[in-house]
Amino acid sequence: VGATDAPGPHMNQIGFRPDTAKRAIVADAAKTPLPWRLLDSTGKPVAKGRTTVFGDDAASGDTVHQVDFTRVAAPGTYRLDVAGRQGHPFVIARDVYRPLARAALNFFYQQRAGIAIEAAYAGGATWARAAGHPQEVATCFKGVDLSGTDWPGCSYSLDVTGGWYDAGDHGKYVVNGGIALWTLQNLYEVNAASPPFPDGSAALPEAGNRIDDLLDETRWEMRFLLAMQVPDGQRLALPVGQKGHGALTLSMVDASGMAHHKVADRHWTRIPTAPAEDREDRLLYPPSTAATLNLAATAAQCARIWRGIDNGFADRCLTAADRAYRAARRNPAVYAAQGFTGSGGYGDGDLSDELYWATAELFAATGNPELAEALHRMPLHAAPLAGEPSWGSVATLGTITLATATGVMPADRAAARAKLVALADRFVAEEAQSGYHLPYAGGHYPWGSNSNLLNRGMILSLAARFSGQARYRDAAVDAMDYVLGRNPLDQSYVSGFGWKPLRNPHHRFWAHPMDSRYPGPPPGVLSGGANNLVFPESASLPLKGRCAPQRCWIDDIRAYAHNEVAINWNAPLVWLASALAEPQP
Ligand code: 9MR
Repeated sequence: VGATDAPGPHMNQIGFRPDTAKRAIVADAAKTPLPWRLLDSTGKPVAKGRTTVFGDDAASGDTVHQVDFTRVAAPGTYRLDVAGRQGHPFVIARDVYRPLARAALNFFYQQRAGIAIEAAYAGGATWARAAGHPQEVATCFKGVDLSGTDWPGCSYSLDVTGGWYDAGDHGKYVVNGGIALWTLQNLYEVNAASPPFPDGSAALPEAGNRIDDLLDETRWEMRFLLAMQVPDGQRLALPVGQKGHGALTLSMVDASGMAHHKVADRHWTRIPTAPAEDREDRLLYPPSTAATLNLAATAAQCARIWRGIDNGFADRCLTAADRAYRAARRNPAVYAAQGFTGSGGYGDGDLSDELYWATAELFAATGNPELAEALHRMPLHAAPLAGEPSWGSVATLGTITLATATGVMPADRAAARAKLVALADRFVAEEAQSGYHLPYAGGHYPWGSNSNLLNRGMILSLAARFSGQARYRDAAVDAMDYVLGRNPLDQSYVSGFGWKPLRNPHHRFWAHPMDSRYPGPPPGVLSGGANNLVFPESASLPLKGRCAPQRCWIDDIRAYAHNEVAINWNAPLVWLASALAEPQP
């Protein structure tokens, strides 16, 4: 391959703000620095320099050079030339992140269950569709599951219409709904003084209703989570204390106030299946302690942010949060049963972080000194943070709330901020180990790895606010740059953004590659991204054992472990794009 055929510099394909870091990466085996030039739109060089040689980078499989042109701040259109290789034109502009934030938020509207998706809000008739599951009154799974467990069902049904579909499937899961909802509610809470989506700013049927648009969207999911709560006076047969894979032994417990783990199809549906075409039974699956704590945490957060906006809703959330919390304390070890087909598991064998998170959220909502005491007694309180949050690892969410919510005692707030800054320091230190200069070193790229990068970006962006130090903010930009193209595949993992955007996500309605009567993805949808751990279907299988971690990805609709979309992945995209639109410092 001659130098001119080799791939051009990899960079954030939507461009750069004038005031934040600007980096690009070139794969080149040269052992000495290469010359680079930045050309303006007339082809005139406006800056030049030499690359920094990094060398072999195991995560990408590349031998890399790093380019830093942060000092160029004038808005305009540019091209980067590295030793004769020219990249694509890109912009430096103040407003690169606002359109991304807006499109990424619109994903949640398009994932709504229970309501018709209208052309006027969905970006055109292409993405309009009939309401999915418009009257979803569901009852409990009854009968023998795949593990041999015989579930007796329940004597009630719940109207669980609404909420967001989780991902490319039509399941609605309380556990994963929890972190996704928390992330968007947190985006509102930490920016309450200057909200990123004031009323009328988003494409939503509720825009113009005098309620903040981000809150309109979060309320859609919050109401659904509230509806998943077990009515009072219900005793259910549940697998107390059992995580096993075989048949579970059930015992009768007072399940009042717990949350059902999920509502989902009895069997997996095919692609394509528009939500309105789903003919499967919709079933409530057994309550779990994890779901119950997710409900407690998000409902407590809801009570805080709606206070003074809609006090009735705030009260309803607080009552539900309190009921859920007491139910989880009564039933602390009901793990999500895994013996079902038709939907994902979201099973978690360690609930200490969920309990910590819910306790922190409820304490921040109420100031109750008993909750403060309970929090201070938990080992997680004194421990350093384990890492970026994910659906099964949520202690960091509680810490962020302690660090940012009003009404937390100054000592707790300071300790929480110190923990988050220490975590951010770890991420910044990883940049020196990463060829692509990412706050994410090493070769661990799990299912949904793009959300790991973005959640690190969220932590870094909070550390920038707490400390006033721009290096954290620039490391957050690095995380975003990876997702938008600064990676060995030169891939923007977001549909509609960049010169090589995501095109074929795993989705039952955006199923164009399977059936041309269905649309492709609307703009603003994030792929799960590189996954070097599991290759469960035939499209990604050829990569197994043959890809460097960051290259274990394929833009194929069948590749559900590599190329699905999900609410817990798009949520940190909204959060970080909104934060970078108004970076602090
Ligand atoms: O994001 C989830 C990932 O962490 C798990 O490893 C994986 C397998 O259990 O499931 C992922 O979640 C999927 C869920 O189970 C069903 N809806 C789509 C989700 C994203 O692929």
